Amino acid sequence: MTVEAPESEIFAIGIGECGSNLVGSYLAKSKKGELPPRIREYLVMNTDRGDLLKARKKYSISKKRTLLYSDAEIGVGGKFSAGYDAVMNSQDIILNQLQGLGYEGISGFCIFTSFGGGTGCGGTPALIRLLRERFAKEEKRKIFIYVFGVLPFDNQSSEAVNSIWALSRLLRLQLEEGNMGPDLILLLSNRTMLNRVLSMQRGESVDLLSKTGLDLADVSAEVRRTSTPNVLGQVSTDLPVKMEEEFVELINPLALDCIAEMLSPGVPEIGKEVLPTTDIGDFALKLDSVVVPAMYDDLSIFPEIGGVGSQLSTAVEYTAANCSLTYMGTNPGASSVFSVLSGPKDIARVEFDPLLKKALTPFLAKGASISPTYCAFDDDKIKSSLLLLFGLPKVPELYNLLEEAKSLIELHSGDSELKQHWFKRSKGTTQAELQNAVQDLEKLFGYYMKPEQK
Ligand SMILES: Nc1nc2c(ncn2[C@@H]2O[C@H](COP(=O)(O)OP(=O)(O)OP(=O)(O)O)[C@@H](O)[C@H]2O)c(=O)[nH]1
Ligand SMILES: [Mg+2]
Repeated sequence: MTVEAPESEIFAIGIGECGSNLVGSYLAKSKKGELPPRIREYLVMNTDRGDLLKARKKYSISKKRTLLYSDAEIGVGGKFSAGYDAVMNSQDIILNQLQGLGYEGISGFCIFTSFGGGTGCGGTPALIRLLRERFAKEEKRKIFIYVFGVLPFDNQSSEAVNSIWALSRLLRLQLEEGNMGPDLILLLSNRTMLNRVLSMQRGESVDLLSKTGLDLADVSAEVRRTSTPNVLGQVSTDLPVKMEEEFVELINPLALDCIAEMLSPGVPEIGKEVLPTTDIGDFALKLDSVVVPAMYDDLSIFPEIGGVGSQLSTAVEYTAANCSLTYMGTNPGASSVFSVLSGPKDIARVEFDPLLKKALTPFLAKGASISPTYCAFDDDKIKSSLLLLFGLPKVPELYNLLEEAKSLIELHSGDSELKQHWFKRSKGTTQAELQNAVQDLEKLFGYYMKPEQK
């Protein structure tokens, strides 16, 4: 008799080019058995016909799981207000298609998008509104909505403006009656992920690079050539467009592994025991709304040699410093943390709770909440990993993003109506709205992100 694994209750939506790539590559990898299939259904949507077709072909996505909407056909070129309107004007076709794919019994949605473009950045807040209204009013139930948002590479001031707007907008929507925003926003930074890939052991990098046909020496030389030290003294990673396309191929796997691990505690699987029992919706109850994930996927803990506490401390320190998908500096001071320790039963042990909590404390602000979860597998040979989700940590690169955004806003400000027209034409918004977004983030993160406090 075969035992059927219970079905996942998670629905994934990829919106815009970046979102489509993330969802498409997750599913392509899970079909090949390279990632666990933790998503029940998915939809990939875009306002750009060419990009949507490309994603369909590249990841072998069936037609019913893709949606071209709005009459733009070629995307919205970074104009997020057009991205927002495109979703609002296509409410019925979006909801019908989602319903056609079957969202009965779904406990929540994971939305994947970039924050720097227009279709996904602007479309995401609109999509969340549609989903919230639909489920609250018509199905009379609450669902969780998590947004995986990709922050841009360095020195792309227009994308920085969009990212600041998107973050402020999504957080503001949470304040509306009935919470019209996402429950969590997970920050995946292209500049950090690229730095992570480039600083990997040369051997590993070469292996990754060989898949894209790029040569590490060329890549490093190109990055050095285009690099300028930023305010924080970090390596800057602004890239020419053609390189950027290649780089997302390199960095997406980092994000995907982390996403698969994050979904793990909420998805029942044969041979896996989760302690304490965790619903993926629990993340939202235990974490602050802006989250930086960090995953160490090659964890070695040897309980038999003793000193598990110091082994865990080393692992936590390494994970926070070297594996976060958005750079958190050396002292994240997070307000909350959710940890997932996964592996064979002798490693993923709930008895390690006090040791793990102690190991996490140096990375948290005083009074922060700590929620450890353990995913223990029957299989002794399974690799162990440590996933840490940091709620509202320091995010020094938001400082850079804000500086880039402020410079662009400043550039187009002035007494001249004609000059200010840029805000309407390029972004479909006003200077005041963008300035408010800047202020929101400075207030929320300001204390954390002064360069001298990194
Ligand atoms: N990590 C990652 N980043 C990507 C990927 N594709 C695009 N990006 C980033 O996404 C940003 C551009 O946003 P897109 O997703 O292309 O924009 P869009 O939502 O399609 O919106 P428009 O093209 O403006 O209509 C840039 O910061 C890119 O570096 C990807 O597959 N992975
Ligand atoms: Mg696009």
